[in-house]
Amino acid sequence: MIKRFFSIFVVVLLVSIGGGWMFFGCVPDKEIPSDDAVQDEEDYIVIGLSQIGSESDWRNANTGSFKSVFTAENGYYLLFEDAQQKQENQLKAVRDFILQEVDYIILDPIVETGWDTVLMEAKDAKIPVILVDRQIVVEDEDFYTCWVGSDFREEGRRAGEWLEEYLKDQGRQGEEIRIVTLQGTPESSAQIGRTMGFQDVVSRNADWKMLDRRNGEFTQAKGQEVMRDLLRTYEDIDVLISENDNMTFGAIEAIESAGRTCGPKGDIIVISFDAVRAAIRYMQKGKINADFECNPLLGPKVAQIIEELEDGGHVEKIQYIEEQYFDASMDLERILEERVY
Ligand code: GYE
Repeated sequence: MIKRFFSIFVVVLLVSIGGGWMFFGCVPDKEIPSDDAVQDEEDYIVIGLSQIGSESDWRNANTGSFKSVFTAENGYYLLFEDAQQKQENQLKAVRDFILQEVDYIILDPIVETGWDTVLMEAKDAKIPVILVDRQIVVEDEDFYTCWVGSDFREEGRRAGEWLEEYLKDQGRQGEEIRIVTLQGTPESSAQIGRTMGFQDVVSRNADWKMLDRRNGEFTQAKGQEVMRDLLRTYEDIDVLISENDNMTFGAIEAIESAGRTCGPKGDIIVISFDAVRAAIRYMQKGKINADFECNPLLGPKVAQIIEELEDGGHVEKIQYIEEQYFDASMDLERILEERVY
Protein backbone atom coordinates (compact mmCIF):
# COMPACT_ATOMS: atom_id res chain seq x y z
CA MET A 1 0.00 0.00 0.00
CA ILE A 2 2.82 2.38 0.89
CA LYS A 3 4.54 1.62 -2.46
CA ARG A 4 1.34 2.42 -4.29
CA PHE A 5 0.72 5.54 -2.30
CA PHE A 6 4.25 6.74 -2.97
CA SER A 7 3.95 5.96 -6.70
CA ILE A 8 0.63 7.82 -6.88
CA PHE A 9 2.13 10.76 -5.00
CA VAL A 10 5.12 10.85 -7.39
CA VAL A 11 2.78 10.66 -10.41
CA VAL A 12 0.64 13.48 -9.06
CA LEU A 13 3.75 15.55 -8.31
CA LEU A 14 5.16 15.01 -11.83
CA VAL A 15 1.80 15.75 -13.41
CA SER A 16 1.52 18.97 -11.42
CA ILE A 17 5.08 20.02 -12.38
CA GLY A 18 4.57 19.01 -15.99
CA GLY A 19 1.52 21.26 -16.31
CA GLY A 20 -0.85 18.36 -16.25
CA TRP A 21 0.21 16.45 -19.36
CA MET A 22 0.24 12.75 -18.50
CA PHE A 23 2.95 10.49 -19.94
CA PHE A 24 0.48 8.65 -22.13
CA GLY A 25 -0.95 11.40 -24.30
CA CYS A 26 -4.15 11.24 -22.22
CA VAL A 27 -5.57 14.33 -20.65
CA PRO A 28 -5.35 13.77 -16.89
CA ASP A 29 -7.82 15.17 -14.46
CA LYS A 30 -7.15 14.33 -10.84
CA GLU A 31 -9.62 14.65 -8.04
CA ILE A 32 -6.76 15.19 -5.58
CA PRO A 33 -7.70 15.26 -1.88
CA SER A 34 -6.38 18.25 0.08
CA ASP A 35 -2.81 17.89 1.40
CA ASP A 36 -3.66 16.92 4.94
CA ALA A 37 -6.09 14.29 3.64
CA VAL A 38 -3.39 12.76 1.48
CA GLN A 39 -1.44 11.78 4.59
CA ASP A 40 -3.23 8.46 4.94
CA GLU A 41 -4.38 6.92 1.68
CA GLU A 42 -5.92 4.11 3.76
CA ASP A 43 -8.86 6.53 4.08
CA TYR A 44 -9.47 6.38 0.33
CA ILE A 45 -10.69 3.86 -2.22
CA VAL A 46 -8.44 4.56 -5.21
CA ILE A 47 -10.34 4.48 -8.52
CA GLY A 48 -8.77 4.48 -11.99
CA LEU A 49 -11.39 5.67 -14.51
CA SER A 50 -10.70 5.41 -18.26
CA GLN A 51 -13.29 7.53 -20.11
CA ILE A 52 -13.71 7.49 -23.91
CA GLY A 53 -13.59 11.23 -24.49
CA SER A 54 -15.89 14.25 -24.63
CA GLU A 55 -17.54 13.73 -28.04
CA SER A 56 -21.12 14.40 -26.96
CA ASP A 57 -23.43 16.01 -24.40
CA TRP A 58 -24.20 12.48 -23.24
CA ARG A 59 -20.52 11.74 -22.63
CA ASN A 60 -20.03 14.93 -20.64
CA ALA A 61 -23.04 14.10 -18.45
CA ASN A 62 -21.65 10.59 -17.99
CA THR A 63 -18.26 11.98 -16.88
CA GLY A 64 -19.98 14.48 -14.59
CA SER A 65 -21.89 11.67 -12.91
CA PHE A 66 -18.70 9.77 -12.04
CA LYS A 67 -16.86 12.90 -10.88
CA SER A 68 -19.76 13.93 -8.65
CA VAL A 69 -19.67 10.57 -6.87
CA PHE A 70 -15.99 9.61 -6.70
CA THR A 71 -14.85 12.54 -4.55
CA ALA A 72 -12.51 12.81 -1.56
CA GLU A 73 -15.51 13.74 0.58
CA ASN A 74 -17.10 10.42 -0.35
CA GLY A 75 -13.90 8.54 0.48
CA TYR A 76 -12.47 8.14 -3.01
CA TYR A 77 -9.24 9.12 -4.75
CA LEU A 78 -10.09 9.40 -8.46
CA LEU A 79 -7.52 9.02 -11.23
CA PHE A 80 -9.40 10.15 -14.38
CA GLU A 81 -8.03 9.65 -17.89
CA ASP A 82 -9.74 11.03 -21.02
CA ALA A 83 -8.73 8.78 -23.95
CA GLN A 84 -9.78 11.33 -26.59
CA GLN A 85 -11.56 8.64 -28.67
CA LYS A 86 -8.47 6.41 -28.95
CA GLN A 87 -8.49 2.81 -27.73
CA GLU A 88 -4.69 2.85 -27.45
CA ASN A 89 -4.98 5.64 -24.87
CA GLN A 90 -7.43 3.53 -22.88
CA LEU A 91 -5.07 0.55 -22.96
CA LYS A 92 -2.21 2.76 -21.71
CA ALA A 93 -4.43 4.28 -18.99
CA VAL A 94 -5.48 0.83 -17.70
CA ARG A 95 -1.80 -0.26 -17.57
CA ASP A 96 -0.99 2.94 -15.69
CA PHE A 97 -3.74 2.16 -13.17
CA ILE A 98 -2.33 -1.36 -12.71
CA LEU A 99 1.16 0.13 -12.16
CA GLN A 100 -0.29 2.43 -9.50
CA GLU A 101 -2.10 -0.52 -7.86
CA VAL A 102 -5.48 1.22 -7.78
CA ASP A 103 -8.27 -0.51 -5.88
CA TYR A 104 -10.74 -0.56 -8.81
CA ILE A 105 -10.58 0.13 -12.54
CA ILE A 106 -13.66 1.60 -14.23
CA LEU A 107 -13.50 1.28 -18.01
CA ASP A 108 -15.88 2.62 -20.66
CA PRO A 109 -14.59 0.66 -23.69
CA ILE A 110 -14.78 2.69 -26.91
CA VAL A 111 -15.19 -0.48 -29.01
CA GLU A 112 -16.12 -4.09 -28.20
CA THR A 113 -12.85 -5.88 -29.02
CA GLY A 114 -9.12 -5.64 -28.22
CA TRP A 115 -9.34 -5.83 -24.41
CA ASP A 116 -8.33 -9.42 -23.55
CA THR A 117 -4.63 -8.84 -22.89
CA VAL A 118 -4.95 -5.72 -20.73
CA LEU A 119 -7.84 -7.19 -18.74
CA MET A 120 -5.81 -10.34 -18.15
CA GLU A 121 -3.06 -8.08 -16.74
CA ALA A 122 -5.60 -6.43 -14.42
CA LYS A 123 -6.86 -9.87 -13.34
CA ASP A 124 -3.28 -11.02 -12.65
CA ALA A 125 -2.82 -7.85 -10.56
CA LYS A 126 -6.04 -8.76 -8.69
CA ILE A 127 -7.64 -5.39 -9.53
CA PRO A 128 -11.42 -5.63 -10.13
CA VAL A 129 -12.57 -4.08 -13.43
CA ILE A 130 -16.05 -2.56 -13.68
CA LEU A 131 -17.23 -1.91 -17.24
CA VAL A 132 -19.63 0.97 -17.81
CA ASP A 133 -21.79 2.15 -20.71
CA ARG A 134 -20.38 0.19 -23.66
CA GLN A 135 -19.78 -3.56 -23.66
CA ILE A 136 -16.92 -5.80 -24.77
CA VAL A 137 -16.41 -9.22 -26.35
CA VAL A 138 -13.73 -11.20 -24.47
CA GLU A 139 -12.62 -14.83 -24.31
CA ASP A 140 -13.05 -14.93 -20.52
CA GLU A 141 -15.99 -13.21 -18.82
CA ASP A 142 -13.97 -13.35 -15.58
CA PHE A 143 -11.80 -10.56 -16.99
CA TYR A 144 -14.31 -8.11 -15.55
CA THR A 145 -16.41 -8.06 -12.41
CA CYS A 146 -19.58 -6.56 -13.90
CA TRP A 147 -21.01 -4.20 -16.50
CA VAL A 148 -23.45 -1.31 -15.93
CA GLY A 149 -25.26 0.44 -18.76
CA SER A 150 -28.09 0.49 -21.27
CA ASP A 151 -29.75 -2.22 -23.32
CA PHE A 152 -28.86 -0.69 -26.67
CA ARG A 153 -30.67 -3.30 -28.76
CA GLU A 154 -33.84 -2.65 -26.74
CA GLU A 155 -33.42 1.08 -27.37
CA GLY A 156 -33.30 0.36 -31.12
CA ARG A 157 -36.34 -1.91 -30.95
CA ARG A 158 -38.34 0.69 -29.01
CA ALA A 159 -37.53 3.27 -31.68
CA GLY A 160 -38.79 0.90 -34.39
CA GLU A 161 -41.97 0.10 -32.46
CA TRP A 162 -42.61 3.81 -31.90
CA LEU A 163 -42.28 4.44 -35.66
CA GLU A 164 -44.75 1.60 -36.38
CA GLU A 165 -47.34 3.20 -34.10
CA TYR A 166 -46.65 6.70 -35.39
CA LEU A 167 -47.09 5.72 -39.04
CA LYS A 168 -50.31 3.88 -38.18
CA ASP A 169 -51.63 7.00 -36.42
CA GLN A 170 -50.64 9.04 -39.49
CA GLY A 171 -52.56 6.67 -41.77
CA ARG A 172 -49.34 5.74 -43.62
CA GLN A 173 -49.48 1.97 -43.16
CA GLY A 174 -48.71 0.18 -46.42
CA GLU A 175 -46.92 3.28 -47.80
CA GLU A 176 -43.28 2.85 -48.84
CA ILE A 177 -41.17 4.46 -46.08
CA ARG A 178 -37.63 5.43 -47.09
CA ILE A 179 -35.19 5.51 -44.13
CA VAL A 180 -31.57 6.59 -43.61
CA THR A 181 -29.48 6.00 -40.48
CA LEU A 182 -26.64 8.00 -38.93
CA GLN A 183 -24.64 5.41 -36.96
CA GLY A 184 -22.37 6.02 -33.98
CA THR A 185 -18.74 4.95 -33.58
CA PRO A 186 -18.37 1.76 -35.65
CA GLU A 187 -18.12 -1.45 -33.57
CA SER A 188 -19.16 0.34 -30.38
CA SER A 189 -21.88 -1.57 -28.54
CA ALA A 190 -24.15 1.50 -28.65
CA GLN A 191 -23.93 1.53 -32.46
CA ILE A 192 -24.23 -2.25 -32.83
CA GLY A 193 -27.18 -2.52 -30.46
CA ARG A 194 -29.21 0.41 -31.77
CA THR A 195 -28.68 -0.63 -35.40
CA MET A 196 -29.62 -4.26 -34.70
CA GLY A 197 -32.62 -3.34 -32.55
CA PHE A 198 -34.12 -1.01 -35.15
CA GLN A 199 -33.37 -3.57 -37.89
CA ASP A 200 -35.38 -6.16 -35.90
CA VAL A 201 -38.43 -3.97 -36.59
CA VAL A 202 -37.48 -3.02 -40.15
CA SER A 203 -37.36 -6.70 -41.07
CA ARG A 204 -41.03 -7.17 -40.15
CA ASN A 205 -42.17 -4.15 -42.20
CA ALA A 206 -41.96 -5.00 -45.91
CA ASP A 207 -42.82 -1.39 -46.90
CA TRP A 208 -39.86 0.09 -44.99
CA LYS A 209 -36.75 0.62 -47.15
CA MET A 210 -33.43 1.25 -45.35
CA LEU A 211 -31.73 3.35 -48.05
CA ASP A 212 -28.38 3.75 -46.29
CA ARG A 213 -26.50 3.63 -43.00
CA ARG A 214 -23.47 5.92 -42.62
CA ASN A 215 -20.97 6.57 -39.78
CA GLY A 216 -21.60 9.91 -38.08
CA GLU A 217 -19.03 9.25 -35.30
CA PHE A 218 -21.51 10.37 -32.57
CA THR A 219 -20.48 13.98 -33.28
CA GLN A 220 -22.49 17.00 -34.48
CA ALA A 221 -19.99 18.02 -37.16
CA LYS A 222 -19.81 14.58 -38.74
CA GLY A 223 -23.56 14.15 -38.45
CA GLN A 224 -24.12 17.34 -40.42
CA GLU A 225 -21.55 16.41 -43.07
CA VAL A 226 -22.95 12.91 -43.60
CA MET A 227 -26.59 14.04 -43.62
CA ARG A 228 -25.78 16.68 -46.22
CA ASP A 229 -24.36 13.91 -48.43
CA LEU A 230 -27.34 11.62 -47.83
CA LEU A 231 -29.74 14.41 -48.85
CA ARG A 232 -27.79 14.89 -52.08
CA THR A 233 -27.81 11.14 -52.75
CA TYR A 234 -31.46 10.32 -51.91
CA GLU A 235 -34.20 12.71 -52.96
CA ASP A 236 -37.16 11.51 -50.91
CA ILE A 237 -36.00 10.50 -47.45
CA ASP A 238 -38.99 10.00 -45.14
CA VAL A 239 -37.25 9.04 -41.86
CA LEU A 240 -33.89 9.77 -40.22
CA ILE A 241 -32.71 7.41 -37.50
CA SER A 242 -29.82 9.14 -35.69
CA GLU A 243 -27.98 7.08 -33.06
CA ASN A 244 -27.24 10.03 -30.79
CA ASP A 245 -28.48 13.57 -30.24
CA ASN A 246 -25.32 15.36 -31.30
CA MET A 247 -25.44 13.77 -34.76
CA THR A 248 -29.14 14.72 -34.83
CA PHE A 249 -28.31 18.38 -34.14
CA GLY A 250 -25.92 18.37 -37.10
CA ALA A 251 -28.39 16.51 -39.31
CA ILE A 252 -31.15 19.06 -38.58
CA GLU A 253 -28.80 21.83 -39.73
CA ALA A 254 -28.13 19.91 -42.96
CA ILE A 255 -31.84 19.21 -43.54
CA GLU A 256 -32.80 22.87 -43.12
CA SER A 257 -29.84 24.08 -45.23
CA ALA A 258 -31.11 21.82 -48.01
CA GLY A 259 -34.50 23.51 -47.87
CA ARG A 260 -36.19 20.48 -46.32
CA THR A 261 -38.13 20.36 -43.04
CA CYS A 262 -38.19 17.85 -40.18
CA GLY A 263 -40.21 16.90 -37.10
CA PRO A 264 -43.98 16.37 -36.59
CA LYS A 265 -44.91 19.08 -39.11
CA GLY A 266 -41.96 18.49 -41.44
CA ASP A 267 -41.37 16.10 -44.33
CA ILE A 268 -38.64 14.06 -42.56
CA ILE A 269 -39.46 12.16 -39.37
CA VAL A 270 -36.49 12.43 -36.96
CA ILE A 271 -35.87 9.74 -34.34
CA SER A 272 -32.87 10.23 -32.03
CA PHE A 273 -31.13 8.56 -29.07
CA ASP A 274 -29.75 9.85 -25.74
CA ALA A 275 -32.53 12.41 -24.92
CA VAL A 276 -30.23 15.09 -23.49
CA ARG A 277 -31.85 18.40 -22.46
CA ALA A 278 -30.78 20.16 -25.65
CA ALA A 279 -32.60 17.51 -27.71
CA ILE A 280 -35.82 17.97 -25.71
CA ARG A 281 -35.57 21.68 -26.55
CA TYR A 282 -35.23 20.80 -30.26
CA MET A 283 -38.35 18.66 -29.79
CA GLN A 284 -40.14 21.67 -28.26
CA LYS A 285 -39.23 23.60 -31.42
CA GLY A 286 -40.85 20.85 -33.51
CA LYS A 287 -37.65 19.42 -35.05
CA ILE A 288 -37.44 15.98 -33.44
CA ASN A 289 -40.32 13.50 -33.38
CA ALA A 290 -39.06 11.06 -30.74
CA ASP A 291 -35.96 10.54 -28.58
CA PHE A 292 -34.93 7.33 -26.81
CA GLU A 293 -33.16 7.94 -23.53
CA CYS A 294 -29.79 6.47 -22.77
CA ASN A 295 -29.16 7.27 -19.13
CA PRO A 296 -25.58 8.55 -18.59
CA LEU A 297 -25.92 8.95 -14.81
CA LEU A 298 -24.08 5.74 -13.94
CA GLY A 299 -21.96 7.14 -11.07
CA PRO A 300 -24.29 6.31 -8.16
CA LYS A 301 -24.91 2.76 -9.40
CA VAL A 302 -21.19 2.07 -9.81
CA ALA A 303 -20.44 3.51 -6.35
CA GLN A 304 -23.11 1.20 -4.90
CA ILE A 305 -21.44 -1.77 -6.63
CA ILE A 306 -18.04 -0.81 -5.20
CA GLU A 307 -19.52 -0.52 -1.71
CA GLU A 308 -21.03 -4.01 -2.12
CA LEU A 309 -17.67 -5.37 -3.24
CA GLU A 310 -15.91 -3.60 -0.34
CA ASP A 311 -18.31 -5.39 2.00
CA GLY A 312 -17.40 -8.71 0.39
CA GLY A 313 -20.77 -8.93 -1.31
CA HIS A 314 -21.74 -10.50 -4.65
CA VAL A 315 -22.74 -8.27 -7.58
CA GLU A 316 -24.75 -9.17 -10.69
CA LYS A 317 -22.61 -9.50 -13.83
CA ILE A 318 -24.93 -7.43 -16.08
CA GLN A 319 -26.80 -4.45 -14.62
CA TYR A 320 -29.09 -2.39 -16.85
CA ILE A 321 -29.98 1.19 -15.98
CA GLU A 322 -33.62 2.39 -16.14
CA GLU A 323 -34.59 4.31 -19.31
CA GLN A 324 -37.61 5.87 -21.01
CA TYR A 325 -38.44 7.74 -24.22
CA PHE A 326 -39.95 11.09 -25.13
CA ASP A 327 -41.99 12.30 -28.09
CA ALA A 328 -43.51 15.58 -29.23
CA SER A 329 -46.95 14.67 -27.84
CA MET A 330 -45.69 14.83 -24.23
CA ASP A 331 -45.48 17.72 -21.71
CA LEU A 332 -41.93 18.68 -22.67
CA GLU A 333 -41.74 21.71 -20.34
CA ARG A 334 -42.36 19.47 -17.31
CA ILE A 335 -39.89 16.89 -18.66
CA LEU A 336 -37.22 19.60 -19.03
CA GLU A 337 -37.78 20.73 -15.45
CA GLU A 338 -37.20 17.18 -14.22
CA ARG A 339 -34.19 16.27 -16.33
CA VAL A 340 -30.72 16.74 -14.85
CA TYR A 341 -28.73 16.27 -18.08
O1 GYE B 1 -25.23 7.50 -27.20
C1 GYE B 1 -23.29 8.94 -27.38
C2 GYE B 1 -21.90 8.81 -26.81
O2 GYE B 1 -21.94 4.96 -25.48
C3 GYE B 1 -24.29 5.28 -25.07
O3 GYE B 1 -21.69 7.39 -26.73
C4 GYE B 1 -22.95 5.96 -25.35
C5 GYE B 1 -22.97 6.75 -26.61
C6 GYE B 1 -24.02 7.87 -26.62
O4 GYE B 1 -20.98 9.49 -27.57
O5 GYE B 1 -23.81 10.24 -27.24
